[in-house]
Order: sequence, then structure tokens, then C-alpha cells
Amino acid sequence: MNPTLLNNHTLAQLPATVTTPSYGRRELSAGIIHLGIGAFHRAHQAWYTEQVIEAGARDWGIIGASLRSPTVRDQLAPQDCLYSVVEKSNAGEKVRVIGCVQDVLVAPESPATLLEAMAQEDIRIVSLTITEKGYCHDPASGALNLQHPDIRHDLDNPQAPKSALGFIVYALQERRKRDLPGFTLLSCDNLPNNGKLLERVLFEFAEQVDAELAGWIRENTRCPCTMIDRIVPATTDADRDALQAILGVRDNAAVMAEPFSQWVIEDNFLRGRPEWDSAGATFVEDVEAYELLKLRLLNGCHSLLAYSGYLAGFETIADVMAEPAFAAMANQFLASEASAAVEAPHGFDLQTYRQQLLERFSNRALRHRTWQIAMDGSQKIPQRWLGTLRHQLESGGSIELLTFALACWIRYVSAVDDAGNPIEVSDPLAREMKAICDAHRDKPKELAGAFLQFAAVFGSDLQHSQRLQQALTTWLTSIGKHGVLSTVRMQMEK
Ligand code: CS2
Repeated sequence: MNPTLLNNHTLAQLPATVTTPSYGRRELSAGIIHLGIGAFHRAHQAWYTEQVIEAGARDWGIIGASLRSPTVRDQLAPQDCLYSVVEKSNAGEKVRVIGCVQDVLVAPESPATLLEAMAQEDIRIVSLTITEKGYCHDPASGALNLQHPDIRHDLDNPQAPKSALGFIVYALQERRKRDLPGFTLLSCDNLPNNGKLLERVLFEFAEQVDAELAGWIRENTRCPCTMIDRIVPATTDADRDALQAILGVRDNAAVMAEPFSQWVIEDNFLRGRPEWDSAGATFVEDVEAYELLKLRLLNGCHSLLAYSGYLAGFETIADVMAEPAFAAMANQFLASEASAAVEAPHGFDLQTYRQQLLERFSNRALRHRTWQIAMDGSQKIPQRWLGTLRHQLESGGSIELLTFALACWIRYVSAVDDAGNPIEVSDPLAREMKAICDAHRDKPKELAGAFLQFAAVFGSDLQHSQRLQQALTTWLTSIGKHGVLSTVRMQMEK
């Protein structure tokens, strides 16, 4: 027999330790459409919005949209769109049921339904978590990739787009036709200047459609930048089973998160915004310093631990951190290279932040898989490592761990681990990168040189640095000879 599900009816029977919506869900009206309603949005922006609604705002309900698969809708729809956020730490669990998601649309099933929803007057914010690759840009330059298959498709199919950009531009075109105002576009992806990047690719797309429309969009939208932070590993069946034992009902849409959460938002909205600050978010004039800190320290170190840890045979980030040599490496990376090119915002204590990161990575309750973080490296590495690397090359600073990180990534995308097992590399450029590795197998110097010429990631400048190529060659040689685990141990014992 199927277990009883979490839904509007079973909400009342949950144990008292679980926080549930105390407002009437029927009183809610939608003010936000969120594109990419994956686990991250549900554990972050929706969690903040829920608290604002609890405090009285009733007109900021969320309509979620999945741009690819029906999975999230299939999980949420039978549950009246209710789901739990489970905060996990070494000290235990805290569960909150979120009620602010009102509906989930699956774009490929009916693009017209999503376009129509986005054309409704009450929608004042369209927010996005579509991952780095969802912006269809060239990661090294930030320009829209007009050759991207989804972009080409969308320029030919205005009634049935596939990409987030297509939906946004054609929905705005419809709003203009109906004489309605535009909306704010809130990028919540891990990209530097995410709002500006979104604005750029959006205008470049709109220019292709119609120059006048592009002008209208410029006047009638805002794209604030944001820094978002919360570690949210993919939910597993074991997580759902454990939660069922707490709730007494099944929640197939639950999301797991660490207790920590941060959201810094540029206060630049077109038609109002929820008071997310009352739930702990920070509105500022300029987000850039926060973004750089987070991307270069947290995400930079995360990717370093993910590639090196995966190759050394560790399943989760906490497992990697339990190995003293890797914990020492993370500490050194954060304290030296990752911090070299960032400036802490006024009143921000960098020392405490770094300490906190090491503790967050060591959270054993989370089980954040190294494989998950290793995904899409070609889209992540420019902002996580290469800005810092360029700075270090220019200033003559250390590049030791940055080049070690790059060597691990190259090894990872060669698709064979240290034990000779195949790696399932998930990356839009996986094929191109594997071809480079295959062409220079067992030739570290040539491999380093060829990789640095891979312009989509490295641009055209880094291939000219002899120092970089040499350091990369040394690491690739050591990893090839000793494996990652021994290489890290030897390095940290030095
Ligand atoms: C991670 C991030 O998967 C990844 O690449 O580094 O998702 C990370 O967990 C979040 O940015 C934390 O805010």
C-alpha cells in the first residue's frame, strides 16, 4: 500500500515539533514565478518567502516552473505543493513545512501555460535558479552563445521556447502587447554579477528578436544581483524514509539543507518586493564583494575538495574533511590563495567566515556528494578559481593549490579515476574535454598546454603563462604517478 502523503489534510496531524504554515493557504495570491524549482530554490528563496508570508504578506505566493523534467511537479502536486525543509546538523534535525508554493508548471508539457502565467499582471518578480549552464553563455566571456541549440530553437519558436531566456523575452513581449508593466528578474545562481550577466544575455537575445522590444525590456525590467548561500545536497530515498519516521506521513518532495543560510540582494526592484530582510536576508547597494567572497572561498574550496576528494575515493565532502591532509589543504587554500583577491565588505570578519566554512564542510549529517559538486565544472571554474589565478599570476602570489585544483579537475574530466574506474562526468562540455585528455594521455606537459588553450573556460590569456603551465604539469605528473590521496598527503606533510 502506498503511504499516506503530506498534504493539506494531513498537515494537522504532524507532530508539534514540526513547524507548519499558520496562515490560510487559500488567501495567498501569486506574485512570483520561479524558473527552475529544484531543491535549492525550495530550501532557500521559498524558505525566506514563507517567513515573510507568515508575517502577514499574502500577495507573494510562488508559482514554480520546471524547464525540463516533470519530477518536481509529480512529487509536489499530490501533496498540494507542500514540502518539508529539513535542517540537518551534527546536533540533530529541524523540520519546517513550506506552504508558499502554489503550483508547479512543467514548461515542455505546455510552454503556452507558462508564458501565460508570466504574462499575468500580478507577477512582479520572476526569479531563477537554472544553474550556470542555464544562461546559455560563454563561461569565459559572459556573452550569449548564439549557437547554443536551445537559443537557436527559441529564436525560431517564439510560441514554444525551451530556455529560460526564451520564456522571459517572449513573456515580456506579450506583456508589452497587453500594455502591462514588466517585472524584476532575480537571478539566484552562483555566478558573479548574476543580475548583470542575466541582463546581458537577455538583451542580446531580445536584440535578435526585435530591437524595439529590446529597448522596451531595458526600460521595463530590473535585474538585481544576489549572493545566495545554503548547502543543499540532493535528497536521497534514505532521507525521505528518515523524514517519514518523524512526520508519520510521506513527503516525496522534501529537501535537506544545512542550518546556515545567507542571501544578500541588491535593492533594485521594479514593482516592490517581499520583505525578505525580515527573514534574515540583507539588502545592499552593491553585492559584488559578497559574491566574490562566496564564489572564491566557499565554492572555490568546494570544487577543490570535490575533484580531489572524488579522485581519492571519498563519497561526501564531510568524508573528505575527515581526512586530516585534505582538511589542512582546505584550510590553507581558504587562508591563502582563495583570500588573496577578495576584499571583505565593511564589518565582515573574514577569519570567522573561513572558520565557519570549514565547520560547514565538516557537517556529517548532510552527506553532500563530491560527485554532485563536481558536475558542470566547465561552467563553474572560471568564477571559482580563474579570477583568483589571474590575480596571483599578475601579482606573483602563490598558485600552488589553484593549480593542484585544476590538475584534479583535468584528471576528473579524463573520465577515469585513480583506481582506473570510469567516472560519469556530467558537464555540457564533457565530450570536448575528454577528447583533449585522450589526445595527450600520459603526456602531462602536452596535456597542460592543450587544456590551457581550451578558450571556453580559460579565455585566450592563460595559455601564455609558462609559470602556470609548468605548475600544472608538475601536479599532473605527481597525480599520474602517486594518485591524489598520496599527492595531498605528501604535499601537506612538507
Ligand atoms: C556547490 C554549491 O554544487 C556546487 O557546485 O558548490 O551548490 C554550494 O553548495 C552552494 O553554492 C552553497 O551555497
